Amino acid sequence: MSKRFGLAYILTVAFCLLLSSKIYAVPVCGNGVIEGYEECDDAQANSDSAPDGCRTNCVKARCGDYGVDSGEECDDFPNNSNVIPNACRWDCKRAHCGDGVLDNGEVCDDKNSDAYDGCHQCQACYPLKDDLVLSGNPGDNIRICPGRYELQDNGQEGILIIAGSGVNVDLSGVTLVGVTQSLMAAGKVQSSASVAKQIASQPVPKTSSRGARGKTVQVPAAETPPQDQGSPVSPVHIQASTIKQGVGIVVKGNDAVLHDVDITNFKQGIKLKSSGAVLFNNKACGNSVDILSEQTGNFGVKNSCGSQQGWQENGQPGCIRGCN
Ligand SMILES: [Ca+2]
Ligand SMILES: [Ca+2]
Ligand SMILES: [Ca+2]
Ligand SMILES: [Ca+2]
Repeated sequence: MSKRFGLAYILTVAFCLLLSSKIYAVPVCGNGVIEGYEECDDAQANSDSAPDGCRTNCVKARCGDYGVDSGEECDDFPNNSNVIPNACRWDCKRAHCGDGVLDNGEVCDDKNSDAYDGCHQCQACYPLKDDLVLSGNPGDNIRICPGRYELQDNGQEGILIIAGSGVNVDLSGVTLVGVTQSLMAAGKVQSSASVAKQIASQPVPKTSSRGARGKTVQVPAAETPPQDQGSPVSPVHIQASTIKQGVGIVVKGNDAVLHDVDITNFKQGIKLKSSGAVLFNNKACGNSVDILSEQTGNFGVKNSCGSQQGWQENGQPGCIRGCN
């Protein structure tokens, strides 16, 4: 071997050793240098509990590392679960309505957006809407989702129509306010109480000889609101009661139980077309007729108040509770 060849050999070997030491160097997690597989390395600051910290295995914070980091509501790894009630979910979201698991406070969780399949917002109730027909079998308990509903009775056949016989309809926490189309179109208000106040306090513009204005307007049985026609001629006063339209609740099934509704501003608040209905704890006030019983044999057990027609309560005409 020549001297020159020997030197080249030594240099080559040295270079290879240097190269291999680079390639095969074992990363040291915790030395503050990001090496090899490491996603991060904050040396002494590496932590398995600090939010968003570099973990002690030099992996960045993530869902599934136990610590709760930015964008995570929880992280209980390894107990995150998509099937266990109330558990932190795999996506580090807390158990919630809509995750398909029955958690605390939920009566149901059907993981869908159908509000009328008996499960709405994880409660067994039906949100009110116009023409909501409830059937059901005798003894069924049907609940309306609590809330204030300001609805217009299109077609005048009722917002809520109870068609089932022997059903128990729970309206606890429900306030139902009738809204008229003419007022909505005029961009006035939605709720009856304020509508009635506004209309009653406003001088009403004048009307033409062929128009509905110019005299006190009585909305006819057809419940058609006064129309704007022609030029105004004289001030009139629209009585608030004349603008009430539609029916709030219609009971068609026999022997229905209806309780705890607060209903106002309809032409007819509750209309009983069948018999054997039992009403209690309802507050029907501020409707043209609060409760209309078209058949005999309907009963107000207690606190079914308001101006009534064809109605007896506890064997006496009228009601035992005022509307104030
Ligand atoms: Ca390192
Ligand atoms: Ca985490
Ligand atoms: Ca749930
Ligand atoms: Ca549903």
